[in-house]
Amino acid sequence: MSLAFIGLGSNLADPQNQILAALAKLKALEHCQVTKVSSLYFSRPMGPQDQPDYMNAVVAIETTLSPLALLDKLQQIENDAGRVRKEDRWGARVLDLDILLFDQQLINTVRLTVPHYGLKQREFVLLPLAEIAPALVLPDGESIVTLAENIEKNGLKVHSKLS
Ligand code: 5RY
Ligand code: CA
Ligand code: CA
Repeated sequence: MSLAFIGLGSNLADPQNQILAALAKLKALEHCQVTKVSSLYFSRPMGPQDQPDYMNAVVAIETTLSPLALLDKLQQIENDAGRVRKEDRWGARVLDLDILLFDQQLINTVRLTVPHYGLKQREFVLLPLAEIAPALVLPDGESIVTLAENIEKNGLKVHSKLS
């Protein structure tokens, strides 16, 4: 059994509803158990600024799936939500599901990089992660809580509880 952390993000087509629907689909995935769910957060866009604010959350999943099998399931959920891949790689999206961590594994393949490459620079990932897994330490030895305490909040706000 592995422990994975998944980041959820949306800034189109009723983001709160997108995150809630994605959470329900994650809970229904076979060979996966959602064990922790963060609050839902409002966040300002990072990267391109000409897009709506985001809603973000993080969940913990216990799974017997491999990292790539889990990625397939997440991409299926993104596609079912109506996600369309645009020229603008970092533009607005209906739903984005990222594998942030998968046990203490380091994965560097064409399809998947774990830990997620932006993890340590993104307040909308670090704060929800610290909320649900304060004891978590990254494969490089850094503490999630320390990273979360030291990052610029950039207007990040808790919106509501998800469970
Ligand atoms: C930076 C560049 C691109 C950070 C930087 C991306 C989200 C990034 C987002 C999200 C919020 C993106 C990837 N420097 N902003 N921007 N939430 N995704 N708030 O999920 F994240 S595009
Ligand atoms: Ca992302
Ligand atoms: Ca993604």
